[in-house]
Amino acid sequence: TPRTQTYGARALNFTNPTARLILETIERKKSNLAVSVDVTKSNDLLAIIKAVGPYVCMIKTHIDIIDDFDFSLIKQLQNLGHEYDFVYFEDRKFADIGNTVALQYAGGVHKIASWAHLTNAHPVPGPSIIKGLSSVGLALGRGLLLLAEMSTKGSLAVGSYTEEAVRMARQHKDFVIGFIAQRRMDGIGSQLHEDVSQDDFLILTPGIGLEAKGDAMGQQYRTPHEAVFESGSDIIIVGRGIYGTDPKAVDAIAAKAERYMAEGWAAYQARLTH
Ligand code: 5FU
Repeated sequence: TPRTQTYGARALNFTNPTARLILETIERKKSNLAVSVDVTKSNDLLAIIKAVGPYVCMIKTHIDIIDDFDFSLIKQLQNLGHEYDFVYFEDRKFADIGNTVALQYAGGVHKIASWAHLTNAHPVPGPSIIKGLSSVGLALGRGLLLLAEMSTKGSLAVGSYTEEAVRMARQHKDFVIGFIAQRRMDGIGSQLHEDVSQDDFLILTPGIGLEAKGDAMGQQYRTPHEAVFESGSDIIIVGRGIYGTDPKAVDAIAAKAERYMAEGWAAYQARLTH
């Protein structure tokens, strides 16, 4: 099962080029850490990416929170991606009808599909959202995650909603490469007699922190060990646990990234042998 396969071996379970690139990058860098850089100034974003770049397989952005956004920022982001060997995940959380999300994904000021290897969508509109996004992203070799669960207290993405999200993904494996979730989705939502043994989906898990248990706005944290070893997550997503409150403290930020990388990798190695 994917839980006990190496990242490198799992690259062959996918046809989607972004899924393969992510798994190969994780294997090459021995890092299953994604850093979520939720700062509002371009210079802070770039400085933090430089500090954590050596320790990550992925940088997660919310490009729409950048106050001084100019499309020239994208070229700088791409240069850092090549220099440090990681992929970009724009955490856009699309949630509209197919026609609208296709326009939002391709255009506007951010032109997400032109640079983000990976993005995500809420399954709430049903399969048409995948159709809309894949009409833009598939030919570019991009990948999509569905939000099957959320890390927040009181999340409504549970039970049959989560199961239907997994079913939607199974119908679109060329483009949907995994989930935002708190645990493996293997076998979830499968019908009797349906063969899901060949399923592999990447599980990306936000809500990861070693120090705090949560924040004042409903976020809940678990440790890398809980997510990767206990729950079978593939990539840990860490934001404030790494960049903290001072975006200029780049040495401290780099040290934290190194620590989370080590914890995430140790949890994966323990998982492989248990
Ligand atoms: F889908 C989700 C989710 O369920 N929880 C999240 O926290 C996404 N996130 C994102 O991960 C959120 O938008 C932040 O960008 C990031 C977590 O940041 P933190 O600082 O580690 O709490």
